Amino acid sequence: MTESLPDALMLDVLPPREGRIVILTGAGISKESGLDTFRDAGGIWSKVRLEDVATPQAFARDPEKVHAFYNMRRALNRTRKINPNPAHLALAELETQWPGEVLIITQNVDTLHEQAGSTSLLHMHGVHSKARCNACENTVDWTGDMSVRDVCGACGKAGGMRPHVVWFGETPLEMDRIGWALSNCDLFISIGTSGNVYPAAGFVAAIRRNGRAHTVELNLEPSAGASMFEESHYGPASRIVPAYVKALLASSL
Ligand code: BJW
Repeated sequence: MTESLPDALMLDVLPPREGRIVILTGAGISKESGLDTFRDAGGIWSKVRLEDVATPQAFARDPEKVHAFYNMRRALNRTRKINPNPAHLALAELETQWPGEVLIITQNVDTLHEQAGSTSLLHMHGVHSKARCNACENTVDWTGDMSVRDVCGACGKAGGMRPHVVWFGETPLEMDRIGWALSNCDLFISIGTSGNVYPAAGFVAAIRRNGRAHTVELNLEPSAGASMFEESHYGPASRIVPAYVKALLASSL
């Protein structure tokens, strides 16, 4: 375990030069862009009960309350300027410069990876800026407020438009592609996630069972799954991710 990284560092293990890299990101990577995490002190779940806003049962029971929660979060994003930070930018550069494949699997519903320039990206918990019809699954861009009076433009049903995010008890998106990517990568890097929410929290164990990829945690502090990782570096993402990426790219020259 390394507590802090200098500008350039020696990595414990280097992946093959054209190896496949899979990166799992969580709310911690966007913290320094001004977005709250979920489980840190002062985080989103310290202000609202997830059972009231982030389950299909909550939406069925009180859709107005759920809409109000997501409308408030979308409004915050409209009124503040949220920009990618050096960690998002470093991962976008890694995708461009690394000679092999780089895939980001993000749990985040923000679009900071796209804004930074990453294109090889799966949003396993959906995105904030889209809505989906509960009746016909039609998914559309949606940055304004949402209400029970909204009508689906595809099937014409009212009352079923919901945020295109994955709530507790729902199946995360893209699981087939994620399963393949985890089984076939050479390096797995987990960034800014507390390791509390499955299935993402179980990816490192699955990779260790598979035995192929080297596993690295980059986080502010040890996550719930920290002991599963073979290499770890702790500090703010805006510092440790660029330093890690710099060393990785130097190794590929
Ligand atoms: C920094 C930093 C800085 C801070 N720099 N780092 C019992 C046992 C096991 C599992 C279950 C169980 N009971 C139920 C389950 C399943 C359940 C689950 O895991 N529950 C747990 C709470 C126990 N999971 C589900 O229901 C999921 N679905 C599912 O399992 O379906 C079955 C299935 C699986 C596989 C295949 C097929 C079917 C769905 C989970 C949906 C999660 N949804 C949310 C809300 C999204 C919408 C919204 O935004 O409102 O997703 S919850 C929330 O948590 C959000 C996040 O993506 C997710 C993960 O949070 P994350 O990113 O880890 O954030 P934090 O806050 O927890 O951590 C931040 C970290 O950053 C910390 O470590 C900080 O230290 C660090 N940090 N500043 C670097 N500057």
